Amino acid sequence: MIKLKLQILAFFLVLSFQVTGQNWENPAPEGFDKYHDEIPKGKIEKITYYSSTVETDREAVVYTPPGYSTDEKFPVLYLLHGIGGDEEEWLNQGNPQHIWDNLLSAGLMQPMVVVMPNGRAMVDDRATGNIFDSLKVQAFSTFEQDLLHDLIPHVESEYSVYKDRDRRALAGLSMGGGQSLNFGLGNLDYFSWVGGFSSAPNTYAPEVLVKEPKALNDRLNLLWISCGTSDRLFQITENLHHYLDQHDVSHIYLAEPGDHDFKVWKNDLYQFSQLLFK
Ligand code: FER
Repeated sequence: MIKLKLQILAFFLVLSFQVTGQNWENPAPEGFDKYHDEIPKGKIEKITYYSSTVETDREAVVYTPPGYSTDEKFPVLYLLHGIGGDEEEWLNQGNPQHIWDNLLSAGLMQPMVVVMPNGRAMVDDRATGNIFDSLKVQAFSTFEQDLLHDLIPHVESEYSVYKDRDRRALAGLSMGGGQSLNFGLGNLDYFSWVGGFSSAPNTYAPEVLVKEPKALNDRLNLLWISCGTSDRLFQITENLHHYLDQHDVSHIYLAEPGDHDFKVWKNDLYQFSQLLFK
């Protein structure tokens, strides 16, 4: 553990001067997304819940942190995938469990339960065929009802978690980023920590997202938006950032080197996870 901390410190020192000027103050250290044998590990499991929205059983992936026990309650992050993915996308491409295990062992993150749902709320929710088909895209919008009325109640009945907005977060990548901004800012009774990573064209227009700037400032603990500057969707995040600035809505904006890929999203997850529930 000490070795890991020293590695993290060393890489921070080496990288920090290289990235100044790119508004990237806290780069993820080498190995941040790798398995480290010597540290405690969280657990990944697949759950099934009944969705009254879709009228079928649906699946989600859940991470419980090392030391998870029903003697304690934990905050919850709901973490959403992109248009080409499903409930396993983060797991298969992002090594999120290693990122969280490493952050937790370095004392850089609050212990939390993370739920990775399938955000395509329809009977055939696989990312097959034409993933841009309008019915499939519509299902990303329908997921708002599934999340609020089916998945969250299920998670809260099955896990030892807090049930209040102060300890419930919503974030995602691309389509999942758009969902997080749309559903998160639209449901301040449910969420107070919201993150959009490289948010897609499903993101509502800034004036729809920001109907009441004061309510957002009063009620949100964190609004995070980020995107790789080489991403063709970059403008969506940059426009929102300018709109938020113009309306004095507090937020964190990270314009980082990179494209529409997991290198960027793993960095986002590394940074965003450290800010939650603090
Ligand atoms: C689009 C371009 C990209 C779009 C969605 C995406 C619905 C989503 C990308 C992703 O989730 O990675 O025009 O329209």
